[in-house]
Amino acid sequence: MEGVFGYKFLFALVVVMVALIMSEEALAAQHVVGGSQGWEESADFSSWASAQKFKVGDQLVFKYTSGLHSVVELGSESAYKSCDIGSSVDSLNGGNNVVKLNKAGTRYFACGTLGHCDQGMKVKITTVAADASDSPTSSSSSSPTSTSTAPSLSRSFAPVVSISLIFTLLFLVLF
Ligand SMILES: [Cu+2]
Repeated sequence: MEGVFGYKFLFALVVVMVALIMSEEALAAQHVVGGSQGWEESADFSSWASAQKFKVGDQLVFKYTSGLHSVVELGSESAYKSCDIGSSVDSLNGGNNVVKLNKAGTRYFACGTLGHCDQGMKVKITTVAADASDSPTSSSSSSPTSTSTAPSLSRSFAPVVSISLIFTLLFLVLF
């Protein structure tokens, strides 16, 4: 009997972990720039970026050989097009950088190593609102109270659903 319980408990644990991972994924995603190739010259960043959907709250992960490359954020489309590294708004190095996409809009990244940007080591990231109904900018506010409570309610909704789902599954499996 103890063995059966142990098996069931293990199964429940797996279910809980999978549910947690799935709910985390639904809330925010991590995008490894360049996919499996990472932030390296060989990767095709424009086709990689066009296949991704960047939402507010998501993260960009730059993985590269430290010392060989770096990450430079550029402030404008023109600086991005001309690879004007000198006009950078932010500079990162070390081989593993996480950049949070905290608002909707377009951001420009390039490699700071001489010549790399001109060789195509740059990427343009366009971030969209996480959810159309969740976006405070898309909905016109009629009353100030509704706008302040609406985003926090919808944001807490997803974890509540996943937690209740976890407990339901746990209950079904154990009893
Ligand atoms: Cu580089």
